[in-house]
Amino acid sequence: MTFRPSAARLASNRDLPRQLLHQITTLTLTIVTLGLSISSEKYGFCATSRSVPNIVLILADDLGWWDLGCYGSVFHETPHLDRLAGQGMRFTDAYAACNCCSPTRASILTGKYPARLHVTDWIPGTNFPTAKLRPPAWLQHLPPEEVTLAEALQAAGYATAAVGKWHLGREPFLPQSQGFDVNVAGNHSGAPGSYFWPYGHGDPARANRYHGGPVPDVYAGGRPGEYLTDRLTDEALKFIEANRERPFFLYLAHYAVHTPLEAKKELIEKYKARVRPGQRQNNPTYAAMVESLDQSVGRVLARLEALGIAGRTIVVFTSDNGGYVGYGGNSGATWNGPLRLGKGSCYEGGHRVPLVIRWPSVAPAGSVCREPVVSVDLYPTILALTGARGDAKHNAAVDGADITPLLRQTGKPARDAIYWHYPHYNVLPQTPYGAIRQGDYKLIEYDEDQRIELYNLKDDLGETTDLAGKTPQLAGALRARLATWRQSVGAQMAQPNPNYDGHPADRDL
Ligand SMILES: [Ca+2]
Repeated sequence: MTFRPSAARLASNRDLPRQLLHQITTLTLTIVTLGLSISSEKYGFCATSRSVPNIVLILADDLGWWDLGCYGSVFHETPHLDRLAGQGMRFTDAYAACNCCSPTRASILTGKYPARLHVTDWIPGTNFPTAKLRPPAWLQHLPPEEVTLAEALQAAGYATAAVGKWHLGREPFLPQSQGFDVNVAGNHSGAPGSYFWPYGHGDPARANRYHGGPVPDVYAGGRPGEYLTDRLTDEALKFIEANRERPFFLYLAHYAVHTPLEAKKELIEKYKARVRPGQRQNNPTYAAMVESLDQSVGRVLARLEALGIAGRTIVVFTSDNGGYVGYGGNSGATWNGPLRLGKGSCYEGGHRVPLVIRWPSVAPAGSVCREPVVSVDLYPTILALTGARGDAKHNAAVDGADITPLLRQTGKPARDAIYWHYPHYNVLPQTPYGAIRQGDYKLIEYDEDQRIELYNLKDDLGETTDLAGKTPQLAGALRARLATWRQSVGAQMAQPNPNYDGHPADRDL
């Protein structure tokens, strides 16, 4: 359809302004229609349509599997997250793809295992100069050529924002280079210098202590007494408000509840009064941080309701690794329930995390899913939920499975094993390892000496009874499968260390 003004017709028309207006309107409509049909053809749907859902992905840091009321905590109060679980689906066997920050974040944003990405440790990792093995030459940023969730959704017409922790490299590897229109407070840091304004700004000791430093952006517009979790929520709400008329993707990656343990005084006092002898979760400051996180979720949910867009917004809540239970005389921050150990560990306490997905009118309210799922699943699932196509080459290398059949309760994902690959030392005595979960069984293989452990998680959630010697055939099959997988993803292995001093690993502090 082409607009060709006729000079003779225009000249003879006594109502020239109206005629012009009509023709201009026709032209405009034609252009808009053409634009939408191109957009529709390229991306599979109309980008400005209200029929595609918004995505709010809230990622907590170091939040353990047992930290929420809906997962079993009786010390922490999390009414908003409990309500979210009551309105959506709660996963009992959800895993982070790594026992620590950066690799899991990379896995969520790309749908690929850390082993495939070669982003296998928290950035920059811990140095163990005289350990038996030395780590491979792993990447300390998310490569620009990876097509992130934000890039896939941005190309499909979504407004995109990263609010909070990034921890996947410094300039030029920040969120803006990975499809986010907006980046608030994200940089190379794994933790803020402080949770209170000015967030450690101007305090190098804090920056060094937490391998991170001041949180950018929010420092400038802050005020005394401001709490980081609240401020990030304010920023997230601004983004939601501004984009309420179009599809949006909000990646709200709270720094909470990572160390430094700092919380609002009144909440700390509240939990101090609730400490009872024998409680395994008993840290009032940590509990207060969890409550502030919960309040943030409550504020986001309330704003979605107030704007009338909750019904077309899918909310995902999860954590990047297990709860921090401490080591070396440090009492840590929390307790991961029946799970063994915590953050940094190869056991369930290191990998297993809360996961709640609210997909209004599809995922049954209050449902509980016991099927194992893993953080790489979020990428293909969110593409499926939104209809965004992403990039064909990238998608072909995605490790995750689309779990929408679980959400719809119509079937299981096309995948029957979950893998971990961690060629690093971490919270000692954790040494480099690989692991596989298939069905109820989980096998761990240690790279220093190829020692294996096998657990039946159905009967032994706490991983107390090693079955490797009792069922050698099963253990051998799982070990072989783990090796095949490692090869298939091009996993980098830890190498013999020429500086090995013959003693168990010792970190370089
Ligand atoms: Ca973390």
